[in-house]
Amino acid sequence: MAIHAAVTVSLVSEARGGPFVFWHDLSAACATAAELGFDAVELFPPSAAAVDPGVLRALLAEHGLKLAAVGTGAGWVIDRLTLTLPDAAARERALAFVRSIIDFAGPLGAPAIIGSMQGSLTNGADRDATMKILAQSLNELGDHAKQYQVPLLYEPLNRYETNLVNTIAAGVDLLKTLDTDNVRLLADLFHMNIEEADIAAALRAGADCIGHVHFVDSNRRAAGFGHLDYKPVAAALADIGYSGYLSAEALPMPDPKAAARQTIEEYRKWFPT
Ligand code: LER
Ligand code: MN
Repeated sequence: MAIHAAVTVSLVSEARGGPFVFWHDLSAACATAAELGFDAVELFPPSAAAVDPGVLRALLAEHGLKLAAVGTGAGWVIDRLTLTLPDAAARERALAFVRSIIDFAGPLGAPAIIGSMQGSLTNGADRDATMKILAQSLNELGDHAKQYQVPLLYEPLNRYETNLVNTIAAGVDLLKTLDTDNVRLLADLFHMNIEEADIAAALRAGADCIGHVHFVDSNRRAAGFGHLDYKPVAAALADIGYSGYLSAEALPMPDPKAAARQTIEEYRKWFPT
């Protein structure tokens, strides 16, 4: 199976300034993504209820696109919920939010992403206890996703966004503590550029655990607009037999279509068919 190209679409106005290529207009985003040759879109919705699954299904069919994944970060951006908040009732609201995204994305064949919804160790909280709470959440949500035959994606983030799991190796260690076998790692090249000693080596070491890649450059701009060296990254992904999406979670600079076009050109350069 080949690697496929996806591009992000944000429908969350509170996330403005964030690393999403297309914004607000799902129909226009799908049309442009298809025109440029993307295989799929990755959606960042404000909630599961914000998008009519029938409308989305029809749009995807019209443009010959798949749904690559659906982000859950709006739970954090809009409501400041995370899966590791000290308050159990707030944590339950975070779980319910992620469950609702899984129930939205799953029937469309897409996994949900836990990125910023993992939260951070708060002042005075015990690291082991917090990691146990995170593991419990991932067990529950990973098992919940199973009914749709999709994994749950868990994303290590750079140190400025979380202090829980910053590297692929730490993500692999966390996965080993889980009871569920249905959680895969999301390898975001922007975060990895900050945290990994060697991005390609980290991808190779994480091999079987990696289920999704955020394809983006060192400065969060489209691939090729920063200083990341894609040659060893492409070689590593080929060698580990990666067959998921490379999804452009990049700033819409200089504008969404130019960022999308740059991404697909860079993707074709490193992953020729
Ligand atoms: C989410 O995919 C991510 O990479 C975070 O940096 C977004 O804040
Ligand atoms: Mn990411």
